[in-house]
Amino acid sequence: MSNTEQVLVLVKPDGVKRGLVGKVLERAEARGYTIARLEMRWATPELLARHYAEHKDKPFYPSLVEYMTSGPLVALVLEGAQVIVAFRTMAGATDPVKAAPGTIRGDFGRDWGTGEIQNIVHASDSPESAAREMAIWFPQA
Ligand code: IDP
Ligand code: MG
Repeated sequence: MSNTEQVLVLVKPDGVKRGLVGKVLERAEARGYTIARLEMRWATPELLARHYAEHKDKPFYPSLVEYMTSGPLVALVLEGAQVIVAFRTMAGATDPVKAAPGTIRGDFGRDWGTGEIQNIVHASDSPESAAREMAIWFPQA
């Protein structure tokens, strides 16, 4: 069991609004990963400042906070060997216009002409990010 990993996944507000929670969970389950935590949440700017600390000084940060606080999101933890790399691959490229078909972003995302990159899911990009992000979203876990 020592090589079991956990990854923090968010179904972002656009994913919830568009009714894609089930599709994201279905893909994770179909792949054989375990859902270890699952909760609907409403992100605050304070929480996002921690979650997106690396982006705080980027020009798109204010619109990112607006997007991420535009509705409830679903936070979950998936578990399984190499799940971090596997789920990043399943999510696809950051820009849904460039994300490969077959990925979550490539199958369900598009440019909505808003200037934001709305891309349905977040997924931790490394074991360090996963540990840091799980502590933010599920501090008592
Ligand atoms: P990731 O979600 O694929 O890890 P990051 O580069 O970490 O991508 O960016 C975090 C989030 O910030 C993206 O998922 C997207 O919603 C948003 N974002 C990233 N780059 C841009 C940009 O250039 N313009 C607008 N929003 C962006
Ligand atoms: Mg990232």
